[in-house]
Amino acid sequence: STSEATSAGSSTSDGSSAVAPTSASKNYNISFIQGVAGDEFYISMQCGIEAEAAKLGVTVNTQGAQKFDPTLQSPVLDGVVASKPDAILIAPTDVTAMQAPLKAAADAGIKVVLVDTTVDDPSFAVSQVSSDNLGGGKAAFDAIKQLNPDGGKVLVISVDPGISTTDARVKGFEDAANADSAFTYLGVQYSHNDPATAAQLVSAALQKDPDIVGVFATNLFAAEGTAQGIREAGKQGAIDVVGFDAGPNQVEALKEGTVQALVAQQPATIGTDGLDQAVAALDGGTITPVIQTGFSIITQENVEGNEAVYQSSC
Ligand code: T6T
Repeated sequence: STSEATSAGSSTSDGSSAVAPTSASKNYNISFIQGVAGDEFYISMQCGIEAEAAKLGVTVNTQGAQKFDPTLQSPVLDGVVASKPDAILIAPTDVTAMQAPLKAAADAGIKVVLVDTTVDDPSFAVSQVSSDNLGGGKAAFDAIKQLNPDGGKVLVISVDPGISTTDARVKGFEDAANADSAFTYLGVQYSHNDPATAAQLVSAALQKDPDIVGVFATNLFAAEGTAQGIREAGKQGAIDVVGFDAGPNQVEALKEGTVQALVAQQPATIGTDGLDQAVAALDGGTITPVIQTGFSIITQENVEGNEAVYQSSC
């Protein structure tokens, strides 16, 4: 239901709970490499990682490039690998480009945990922790359908092709839209993680197809720009927007009525679980290779009073 802030907890691929260590055998050095610096999603993840690190007694160092871009993330990774940490938690920015450098880090004896995003062949990684991105994309379509039972044209604004998370969200939405004959799927356009580009894409799409009924924006910056494009066209409330993630800007757009629903992930939990997996790997504990964290649908009906579900934990 879109009216309840229900959320599933972390689960493994077989539905059981991951085992969390209670302390580390020594003060390990662990690096966290964000998808991009300054993104509230990765800041919340950092909060979860740091809280868990303090609990287990390990040291965490966080770094991120200025753009969500593998050509900028690779040198950050190189620098981290040269500092010889015991483990790396990383959100790889491209499924192909980050494959070889991350495999090399693992081959050098560093425990690698993939958080949020993944790569083409993650077999070198100790564990992968992420949301149900495919399911989240489908949930976004369901939210638009609920508001538009008669169907219509729908559009997706994403980031860049080659990002595992946003590609899965697009696929979840696209499959659901294509399976519903009342809807016309207009396809996906890429904003390169830039809100201004997303706003321009939405403006141009609305000029071409003024009868669009819904737009799905697959991350924070796509949603920020989509909301801006909708405002500039004066279409607030006339076109239904569903965004992935629930940062302060997106929650504001929801409250003002420009955005109708947000698919809120659990970034802090992804971080906590990721750190647990790194420490378990270093101490020879129980490892859970794939962990899926939950998401919640936030609407105007449940946005108040459920702040704990979507706000950062520090
Ligand atoms: O949506 C998150 C994250 O899951 C995705 O991989 C990249 O974008 C965000 O960081 C939000 O900006």
